[in-house]
Amino acid sequence: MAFRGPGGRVTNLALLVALLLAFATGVGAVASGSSGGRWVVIAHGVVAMAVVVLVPWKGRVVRRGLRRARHTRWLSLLLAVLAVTTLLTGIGSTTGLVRSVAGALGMWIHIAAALALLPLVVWHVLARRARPRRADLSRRTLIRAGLFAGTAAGLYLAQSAVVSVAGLPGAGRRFTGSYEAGSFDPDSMPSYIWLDDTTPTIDPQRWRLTVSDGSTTREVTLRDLSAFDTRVRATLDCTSGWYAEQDWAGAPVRALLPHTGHARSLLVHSTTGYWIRFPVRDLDHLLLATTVNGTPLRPGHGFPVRLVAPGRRGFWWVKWIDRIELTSTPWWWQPPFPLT
Ligand code: HEM
Ligand SMILES: Nc1nc2c(c(=O)[nH]1)N[C@H]1C(S)=C(S)[C@@H](COP(=O)(O)O)O[C@H]1N2
Ligand SMILES: [Mo]
Repeated sequence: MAFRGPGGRVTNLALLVALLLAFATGVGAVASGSSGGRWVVIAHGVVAMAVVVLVPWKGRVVRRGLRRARHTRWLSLLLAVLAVTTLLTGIGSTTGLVRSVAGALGMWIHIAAALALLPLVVWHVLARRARPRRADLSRRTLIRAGLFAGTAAGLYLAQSAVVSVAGLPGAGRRFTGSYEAGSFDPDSMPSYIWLDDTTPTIDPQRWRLTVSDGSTTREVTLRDLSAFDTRVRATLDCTSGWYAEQDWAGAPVRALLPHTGHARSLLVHSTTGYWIRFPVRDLDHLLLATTVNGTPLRPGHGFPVRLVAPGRRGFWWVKWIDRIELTSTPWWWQPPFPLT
């Protein structure tokens, strides 16, 4: 007897679970900056392959559904277009075969399409309500789910093998999935804005850094900072899919804030209003960089001072800093990603 695949209800439920896991691991993948996070990225690849395996089965369900004329059909079609865009840009980026579309970075499109997909998936499921059944937790379904997960993992391994054996560009990507761009050549390194900042024009004579340890506050000039020349080689890895390694130099945060007292976090604030909070345990690793590869920072890269946070993703590397402040607020008391 030929294997006919699961029925429509099981396909829909499996796809829902796989999509939700893809979201969770995808967000985990862009949050990870040090090599311990590689497992989240690998899990994302495996879960993504599970979605791929479900596509032909879902295709049968869709063909049946299209015979019924629902007036929300266009929303479901939009959902399908976003899902396919997410899959293709994901695979395009991992293999390296398609890394940009119409001038936009493929990874950026991947994340944007996935984020637009999320509310549509929620709506689509609520409008249909495939109810789980008790039998969904039977031993038989568990075995099938195991076989299915194994297939997805096998597909992931096969793809990784093809990428490295065929020497596709994807073979050179970092564990985060990012590609090298402008290492040791800051002028060819991309300048990146998280959401809606614009590069400010800052007069270095008038610029001051406000340093607060929670009880006292003082102002530091650029000349004061330039007295330091601590060098750190570190990799800036942006969630839009590129990374660059540079030799940064400047003042260690620890030199300006030697005593942390009872503080729980360090707030790093930009003149643009962008900010992020670090756990105090990070303090010994943070650098207020004024130069990169021996030259002052370009305006786009954070002139006069930007943060270097080794092992953390690019959005932690605050540019155009105007204030650093120790506070008693825990570091996790902030949105998971900056909102400006
Ligand atoms: C519906 C949700 C999603 C689906 C179906 C999906 C699908 C995929 C696929 C098919 C790949 C290629 C994996 C491979 O070929 O091995 C991929 C890679 C990737 N995705 Fe997603 N994704 C989703 C959501 C997200 C989200 C929300 C993010 C981040 C916020 C994200 C970040 C990434 C990253 C960083 C990679 C590159 C991994 C690498 O190159 O090793 N994904 N995704
Ligand atoms: N103030 C401010 N700092 C910021 C950002 C921003 O939009 N505003 N973008 C962040 C992101 S997402 C990245 S990847 C790096 C990019 O640094 P670069 O422009 O020097 O490459 O800066 C980070 N620092
Ligand atoms: Mo970024």
